[in-house]
Parts: sequence; structure tokens; C-alpha cells
Amino acid sequence: MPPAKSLRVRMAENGLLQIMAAHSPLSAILAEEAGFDGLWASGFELAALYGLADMSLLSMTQHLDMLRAIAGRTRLPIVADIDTGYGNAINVIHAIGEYERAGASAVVIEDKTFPKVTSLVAGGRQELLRVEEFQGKIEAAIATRATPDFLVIARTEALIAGRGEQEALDRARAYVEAGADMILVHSKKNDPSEIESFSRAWTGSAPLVIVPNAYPDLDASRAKALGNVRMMIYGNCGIRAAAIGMQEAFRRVMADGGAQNVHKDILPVEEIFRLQRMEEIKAAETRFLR
Ligand code: SPV
Ligand code: MG
Repeated sequence: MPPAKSLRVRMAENGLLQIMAAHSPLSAILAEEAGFDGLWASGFELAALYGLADMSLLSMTQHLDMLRAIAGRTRLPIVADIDTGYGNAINVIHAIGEYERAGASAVVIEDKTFPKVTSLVAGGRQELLRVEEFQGKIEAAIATRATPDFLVIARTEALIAGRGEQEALDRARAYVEAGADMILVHSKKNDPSEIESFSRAWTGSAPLVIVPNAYPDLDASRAKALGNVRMMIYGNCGIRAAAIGMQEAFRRVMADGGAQNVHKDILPVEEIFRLQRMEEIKAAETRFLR
């Protein structure tokens, strides 16, 4: 089944999709083994992987290269975080073709101006696009996609920008009018109140996507109870988990003057071999190397 179709089928079957952030093929493989329904090709995680802020500094080519590498090593559908769409509606037309061909099943486009400022940073400058201009970008994405299974998800940053619930609802409605399949609503409050209130007030036809990074108390059962949330994205979990693992191990190696202690607490190299599918390579060697 094509990946975009499989994302729609999974959503119909499971009700609420659990999507884990991936910043590399290895993190994608680990998410697949853990049982997630799909992957989030996160802009934040890839920027952090490069040691950069999530401020439109990476190119579309860099993001696409990683997405292709991820798509090559897992069967999970990929939801691509394309930030503001790399420019105006014309840039969006180009991006949709590229992301669809690269193997994405869905894109999320956010209603901020380019270059964007990362959403969760305290005191971040958050500028929103005019509603009509963002509608044009959504319409361009819908008109461009090669298959109607490819999801176009409109993300409103109205709550992030401090514009309040009414503006978030108005924008979400306008984006559905423009053809968006789903609405992602984000918040940087450290409790789920804004998102739960938005969800209760939302009467639009499109289901909601949430990214409970700042408000992890909004877990899957609580999200399901809201009734209109169909996708949960764990947006920065992968890079934070990886970074703490390395941070602790590296500090211990320096403190201990060697890896003699840390060695037993990090993944055995045999487990890395398994993730690299060394068995398949050995079998191919036996079969083909003469
Ligand atoms: C990302 O993971 O890139 C996101 C989520 O867009 S957040 O960083 O919380 O804005
Ligand atoms: Mg992002």
C-alpha cells in the first residue's frame, strides 16, 4: 500500500495516531520497533542535530535528504514538518512535489512568516501571516498533491503568538475552507488548558493534530477523550532522549578517565549490529562473495 494511503488507513483503524519525532534513520527504526504509527520529520529535531536553532536556517534540501534516508530504512508513514513552506505559495507548490516524491505521506505547513522563530522559546518573536496569504498556500498545496491521500495539515500558531483562542478558531476555520485536511493547533503553555479549550470549542469538520511537547500531561487517553484529536506528535522527544544519553555518557567517560564504567550502561555494539541488519549482510556475503 502506498505510504500516504497507509496513514489514512491507520487513522481510520486506530482513531488516534501516535507519531514519534525522527531526526535520523536510526531514530526512525527505534520508533518503528517501539510500535508508533508514524514518524514526524521534525524541523526542530533536525536543526538541533546540526547544532542549530529551529529558525529556518536549514535548507529544504537538507530536510529532504534526511527524509529520504529515513524513508529508505522504515516502512512507517512520514509526516513532514515543512515549517512555513520555504516561502510563498509558489515555494509551497515546489515543496509539495519534492516531499511527495521523497516519500512523505503528509505535510504540516504553519501560518508564520518566513524566516520563522521556533515556537516554544520564551519571548520568541512570533509573526503570523495574513489569513488570505496562508489560505493561498494551503490551496496551492491541495492543488499540487499528486494523490488525494497525501494529507495537507494546516498549523496555526495563533496561540503561540498570543493572539488568543478566537483568532486560533477563526484561522483554523479559514484554513479548512481553503481545503486543509487537518488542523494542527500548538501551544507553549506548560499545561494542556489552551489546547483542551480549543478542542472543545472546535466545531469544524477537520480533525485536530496536537504536539504535546510543553504539556505532556495531555497523554493519549486524555487526547482521545477530547473526541476530535486524531494525531498526536511527540515533537522533540527523540532528540532530547538521544542528547541526554550522550551527555551523561560523555561526562562519565571524562570523569572516570575511560569508558570502563559507562560501557555496561550504553547499548551493546551487538544491538547496534542488529539495528544495522548485519545478519542480512552476512547472509549476502555467504551467498554472493566468491
Ligand atoms: C518540531 O518538532 O519541529 C515542531 C514542534 O514543529 S515544536 O518544536 O514544538 O514547535
Ligand atoms: Mg517544527
